[in-house]
Formats: sequence, structure tokens, C-alpha cells
Amino acid sequence: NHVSEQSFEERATTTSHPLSSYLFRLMALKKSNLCLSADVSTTNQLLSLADSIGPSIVVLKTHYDLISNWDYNPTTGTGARLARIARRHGFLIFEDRKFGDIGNTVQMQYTEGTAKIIEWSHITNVNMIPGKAAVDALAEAAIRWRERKQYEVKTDISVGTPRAESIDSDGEDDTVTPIPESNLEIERAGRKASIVSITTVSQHFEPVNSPRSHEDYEEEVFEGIEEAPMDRGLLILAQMSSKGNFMNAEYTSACVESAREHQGYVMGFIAQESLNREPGDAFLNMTPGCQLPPEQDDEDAEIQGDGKGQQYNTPAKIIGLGNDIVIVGRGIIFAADPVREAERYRRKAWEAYEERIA
Ligand code: 5FU
Repeated sequence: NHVSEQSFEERATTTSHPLSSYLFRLMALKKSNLCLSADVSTTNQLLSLADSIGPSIVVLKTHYDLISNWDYNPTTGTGARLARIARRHGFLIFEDRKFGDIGNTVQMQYTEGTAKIIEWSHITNVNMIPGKAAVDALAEAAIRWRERKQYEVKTDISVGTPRAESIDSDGEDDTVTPIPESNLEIERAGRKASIVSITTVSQHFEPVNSPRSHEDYEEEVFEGIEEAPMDRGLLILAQMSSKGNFMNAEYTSACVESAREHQGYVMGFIAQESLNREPGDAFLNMTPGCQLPPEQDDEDAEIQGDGKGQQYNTPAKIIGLGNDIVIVGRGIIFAADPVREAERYRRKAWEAYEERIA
């Protein structure tokens, strides 16, 4: 369709959503339309993964409730630390919360409670079963949050001045090691903060044997990346990858309708095909259920599901159907060399995109 043929650069200028625009620019700059689904069990695993795969991705998807030791502290906790890694590497965080309750409850789950998702996650998503009111309620919460943030910035009362840190790449110790003061100064000095502190991060990791080492992307890619705008975005769960799910065509159409009503907040969809159906639609489509055959195998080989209802398609098929970003979990995490495997997925998905717009 019309949108699938446009480049991400073009879409960055045509979308009305500030976070989508940022994301499209990030995609063009990093040559990546890959989202890592970081389905791990501890804070340390999550942060280490985020830091090592960061160069290859534009979105990192979380399920915060899978983390056994999620630290809820708003400044030194897991969410805050992940947000700092995201800023440093240039990717957005997407908490795959799949809200699914009445408006008042989802508002509270989004902004309050233990995890305060809105504080650290740029993007979240909603299950539309309870009806459109949940989208209205989340949109309202996001507007209020943004107003509060802007007030905090203006009056400089924001809790939690960003603090640089490093992560132990091994062991379960979650202690925060502050980066030397000189880097902090630079970090405070300007918007290029996220770029500057990468050097320090790489000191704490073994050099990665990947086409995208930290050094490479610091020099070549990150010159143009500024901080993400202070906006929040929502994806509507319009289609699922799981076998026999109940999201039929009528349901999916109702999701698209709801997205059109909230274009300032809804970025797009979790879907299996592009849901940009009418000329005015300019939504982002993100797609889970993605794996590649092992490197030595036939590229077009059928990929088995996971035996628990999950169904997989290759990046080429998914992107060919007009989707923008592939979401990959176990395909990368369980690989012998996750950093290298992430690069393989990034390359495949990007090649499929280039072919699509050619
Ligand atoms: F909305 C959806 C969906 O339709 N399918 C999914 O698999 C979400 N997911 C998530 O994507 C799921 O909860 C996992 O976090 C991730 C897929 O992980 P995998 O390891 O790549 O199968």
C-alpha cells in the first residue's frame, strides 16, 4: 500500500506523532527496524542485554513482571537504569503491558502502582477487549504526565537528575557504579550526552566481535541522535501471532478506527500485516512472532512454533507484508552469540525494508 512504499525518512516527516517521528529518524540513522524482546528474569540480565544489543536495535520490549528483582525506585531502580541505557544507545523502551481493564484501572496501572510504567517506558500497548474507553483513559494519563514533566523541567524540580552508570557484565550484583565526574559534566552539558558516555560503557565490556562494536557506532552512527522527545506513545494490539487467537477481522478494524481517533497518542499497532488501509493512515506496525532459520540452513525453511502456541515468520516475510519493525525474543536471546545474532536479524529485516521501498 501507499505507506509501505515510503522510506522511513519520509515517514518521519509525514507522521503527526512526535515519538513516531523520532523513531523513524532513529531507524534511518541506525539502519535498523529491529526490536529486541528482552524476556529475561533478572535486572542484571535485562540491563546487560540492553547494553550489549543496544547498537543493533531501535526498540527494546520489556515485560517488567518477568523480572524477579525489579527495583521500583524511581531514580535508581530497574526502569530508571534501563531508561538511561536507552538514551545512551538511542533506542525506545516499549513495555508490552497489554492493558486490558476499565479506563480508571488502566490509568492507575499505567501511572501509579509498583512499576510506574509511564515514567520509564516510552511506549506501551493496550488490549482492546474492554472497549475504546481504555485508549481514551491512557491518552488522558499521558497528556497529564507530559504537562507535569514540562512543569518539572521548567521549574527544575525534577526528581532524579540523570546519573550515568555502568553495569557489571557478569554476576548478579546490581550495584550502580557511577561514571567519573568528567563524563557526567559532558552528559549534563548538552543533548549529545547519550553519545559521549558510550566510551565509558565500552570499557566495562569485552570488545564485541560484531560488525557493530560500540566504537563503530559511536563514530559512525550516533552523531545525529538527540534525546527522545518527552512524549509517550501507545500501540493497539490489533492482531496476535499466537495460534487460534480470537482477534478476527472485525476486531482488527475496530482497533484501526480507535487509532484514527487518537493520532496524537496512538503510534500504531501490534499486528501481523500493515494496517495502514486508507490514504490518511500513517501508523507504525510492529510484529512479534519472528525467527530466522539457523545460519547454515536454507533461508526459506519453514520455522517451527515454540510448542506453546507461538507461530513464527521470517523478517523477510513480515517486512514484505508492510510491517515496519520485527520483534525478536528467543531467536536472539538463546543464540550462542546474541550480539552477533542480533546483527543478523537487523541485517535481514533491513534488507527486506530496502527491497520493499525500492
Ligand atoms: F502481542 C504479542 C503477540 O501477538 N505475540 C507475541 O509473541 C506479543 N508477543 C510477545 O512477543 C511475547 O509476549 C514475547 O514477549 C515476544 C515474542 O517472543 P519470542 O521469544 O520471539 O517468541
